[in-house]
Amino acid sequence: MSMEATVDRPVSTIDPFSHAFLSDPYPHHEAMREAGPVVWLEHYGIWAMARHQEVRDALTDWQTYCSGAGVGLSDFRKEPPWRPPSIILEADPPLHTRTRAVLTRILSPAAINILRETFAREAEALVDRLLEQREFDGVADLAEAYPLKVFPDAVGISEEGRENLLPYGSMVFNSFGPRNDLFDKAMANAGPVRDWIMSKCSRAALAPSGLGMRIFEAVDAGELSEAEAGMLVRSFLSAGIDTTVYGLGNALYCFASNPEQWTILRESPNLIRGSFEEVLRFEAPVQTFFRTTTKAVDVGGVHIGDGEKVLLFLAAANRDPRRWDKPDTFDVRRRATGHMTFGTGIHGCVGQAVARLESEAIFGALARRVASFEMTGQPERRLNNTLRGLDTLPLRVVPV
Ligand code: HEM
Ligand code: OVM
Repeated sequence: MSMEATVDRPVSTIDPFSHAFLSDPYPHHEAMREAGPVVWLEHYGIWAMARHQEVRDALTDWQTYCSGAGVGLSDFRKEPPWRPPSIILEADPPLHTRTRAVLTRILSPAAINILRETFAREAEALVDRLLEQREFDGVADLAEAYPLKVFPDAVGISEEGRENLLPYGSMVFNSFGPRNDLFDKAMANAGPVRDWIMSKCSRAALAPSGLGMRIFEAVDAGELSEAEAGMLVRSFLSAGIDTTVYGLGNALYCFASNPEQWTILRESPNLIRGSFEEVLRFEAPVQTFFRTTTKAVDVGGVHIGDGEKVLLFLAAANRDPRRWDKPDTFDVRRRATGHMTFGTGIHGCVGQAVARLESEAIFGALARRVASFEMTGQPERRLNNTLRGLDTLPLRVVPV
């Protein structure tokens, strides 16, 4: 017998994967946070957590909130996954412990620091070109162009066919939601895109000096099978591009729409690192992930059964007034660490040093060269079941 009092479960009718919700999630996040520590979303028959404390607690308790049944809406134990599950993201210990150890080593801050010079040189070259152009699309010409150059180079894949990387990311991140119109659109050309991705995951397709080949060296050391190494290269190509594309695009949007914050940053370049954390808190490129319960659990007096899907609103935790002062204000001087945008616990983003390095290189170069950004047209959103970001951001830069 549990000694805890049970309370009625808060219920909501919202569809967190509808266009209305995805276009402007913040009022809905607030409604869910205020409804209770956990809310039943009757449209999908799932639970949702939107408060910082509850999201953090769930991410930290992998024994109760597992990933092996998938971190999207679909329960891999009830319906077949659209692709073989990731052996890191969609795995629990002990498999996760083994694969994670390999990627933690390959993506450690020290290992990633070696990329700093190359990333900085590429950022300077791109910013040079954009300053010459003066007017450009912040999404296509910067937020996409930069990661699409430096990340595949770092992994060590061929130049040919890189146009498949964004479509694959769209498939991956839309597939964490329901089989809605966004999913169908992303999957329209799935076959060839997936074939190209998989062809780049073999030892033979990788440059000897890149991050991809580091994974295959773990095979030679007895830590992974050859097939597992290929699956972890697939994880790089799944998680490593769209996330930073949306993150850099959101950063540009934050600075273009808060010019006084750009001025503060230009005057104090030591804020560059912290300002990207604030972008990640304020406009989280990764909005949500699911977990599945492995046993019944009580959350603030609400009973959650075994085997139920729980949607964790990272982006809502990031604006929880219980945790943050003025949560809806973009403030580059704030201490934004503690945001949930990289997750936390055993699955907390293993690639975060790469994401931070890309942002430092780009915004370091821009801060030295760009006095201000002007939007020359309406930015447009690119809706995705998991990611939040822009499709276009027409910009003019005013040089220093
Ligand atoms: C895991 C976000 C960039 C590779 C995660 C998780 C989040 C996240 C929220 C946790 C998922 C969960 O708990 O279920 C982001 C964001 C990024 C970013 C917001 C950019 C701003 C990257 C990059 C890479 C990467 C650049 C590759 C180099 C991964 C992998 C995992 C992961 C492999 C799975 C880790 C595990 O399950 O242990 N990321 N990510 N991410 N991320 Fe990132
Ligand atoms: C993976 C994977 C895919 C998407 C996201 C992610 C954010 C990981 O295939 O391992 O982490």
